[in-house]
Amino acid sequence: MKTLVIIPTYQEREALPMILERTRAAVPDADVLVADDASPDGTGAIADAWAAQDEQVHVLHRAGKEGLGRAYVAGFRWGLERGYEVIVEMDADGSHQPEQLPDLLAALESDQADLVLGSRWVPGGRVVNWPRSRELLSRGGNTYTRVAMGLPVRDATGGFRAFRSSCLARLPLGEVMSHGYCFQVDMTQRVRDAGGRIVEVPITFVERTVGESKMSRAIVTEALWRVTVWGARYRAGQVAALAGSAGRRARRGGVPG
Ligand SMILES: Nc1nc2c(ncn2[C@@H]2O[C@H](COP(=O)(O)OP(=O)(O)OP(=O)(O)O)[C@@H](O)[C@H]2O)c(=O)[nH]1
Ligand SMILES: [Mg+2]
Repeated sequence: MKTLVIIPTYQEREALPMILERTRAAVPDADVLVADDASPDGTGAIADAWAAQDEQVHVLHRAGKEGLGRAYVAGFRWGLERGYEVIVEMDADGSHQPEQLPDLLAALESDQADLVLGSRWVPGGRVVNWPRSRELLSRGGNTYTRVAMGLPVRDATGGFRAFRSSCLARLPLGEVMSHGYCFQVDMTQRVRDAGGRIVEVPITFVERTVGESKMSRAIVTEALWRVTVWGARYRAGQVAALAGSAGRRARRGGVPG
């Protein structure tokens, strides 16, 4: 299937060349789109230089730093307009290993999935070089997300994933307002709500060794409050649906409840 791997970048001049090299080697048929938010360190120019000698690498230059979510939505639109059948998300920093891309793509085809999540928290999934605090944050955040929102997945916050474009094209991308980790949760719930099939495959996530993290307190806070609001909305919807079906049963003369 015609595949596009989107790599969002902000200040990744050290990491990008290696990740492009590995991606092109791991999935030679796939095209790559680097979505750079005008990184002051010149990441965009490095991507341009690569694109000039490799016609399967493209660059989307954005005006300034607007967060991961905005960059991905712009990348999705770019890919959908050009007829890619599969659109992949992957970090630039080496945390997501390009060598595992074939696993994600195989699951999309063999399981007829609409969304394949590269998952740290299913059997076989691993995290390398994370401090205990970071692991607890991710595990805790994912448990909270699963329980609050009823999302049937173990790793809803991860950003190594493949979408079937026919599903992605049906989602209201213009409504997606989330920026950080919760962008991934947001997209997962939208696929679920659209009736899409979601499959998780185990990945080995490797903490970055070059460049700097963009993780911030603001990103964690945004995720926490948005997941809480989505969870409340999800539960309210369940209650309304239950009340509706009880009412219908009562009107038919059955026993409510
Ligand atoms: N275009 C764009 N990319 C971004 C932005 N913020 C982060 N990224 C990219 O998104 C990916 C994930 O960001 P990271 O800084 O690695 O976040 P993280 O993985 O939670 O943090 P670490 O554990 O420190 O790696 C990387 O490829 C970043 O360069 C942004 O505002 N715009
Ligand atoms: Mg990272």
